[in-house]
Amino acid sequence: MTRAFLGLGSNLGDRMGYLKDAVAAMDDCVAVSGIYETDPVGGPDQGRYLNVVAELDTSRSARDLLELCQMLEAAAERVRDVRWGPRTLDVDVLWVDGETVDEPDLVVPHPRMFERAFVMVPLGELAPDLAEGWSDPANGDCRRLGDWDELVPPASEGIS
Ligand code: A4P
Ligand code: MG
Repeated sequence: MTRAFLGLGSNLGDRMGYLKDAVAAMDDCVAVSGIYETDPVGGPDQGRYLNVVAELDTSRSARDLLELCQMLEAAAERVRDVRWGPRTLDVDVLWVDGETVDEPDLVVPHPRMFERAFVMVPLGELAPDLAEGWSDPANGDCRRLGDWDELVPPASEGIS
């Protein structure tokens, strides 16, 4: 089994609901960071994102994880029109212990992760080893709303 991290973001519609459904569908997820509200980086003028990082203990390869990400985005009815544009759900493969990939449709570690507070701040909660020494070059706005478990109660306790 391998430690891996996925980055999730949403800035359209029921942002919390999209994140919750995606995490619920990851059967190998072992931890989720706190939930952050963040200013959009790049792309057109758009609303603020909710971002989290999920830790997986997984037998999937980076390529299998990309497939999972795309399946989760499709389930959130994501429409791809503008690069870096608003989206119901974006799921990126950030890091897979011991694996690097550099192919046209998959680059791991994610090439832009170390520039981005919305990735590195939540990642640092779960993997201090990966975020050690990191400081935000852009000083981006990244506000912690609370713990995942506090804001997204388990289905049995949630209000349906
Ligand atoms: N791809 C290559 N490597 C990977 C990887 N490690 N994980 C390819 C996931 N996908 C990877 O992605 C475009 C292509 O990247 C995919 O077809 C896949 O084969 P996409 O999700 O279709 O488009 P995108 O997300 O608009 O582009 P990109 O380049 O992935 O954008 P980023 O870098 O992910 O940035 N601001 C805030 N505050 N919070 C955010 O979450 N997200 C983005 C997207 C921009 N600004 C943001 C946020
Ligand atoms: Mg993406």
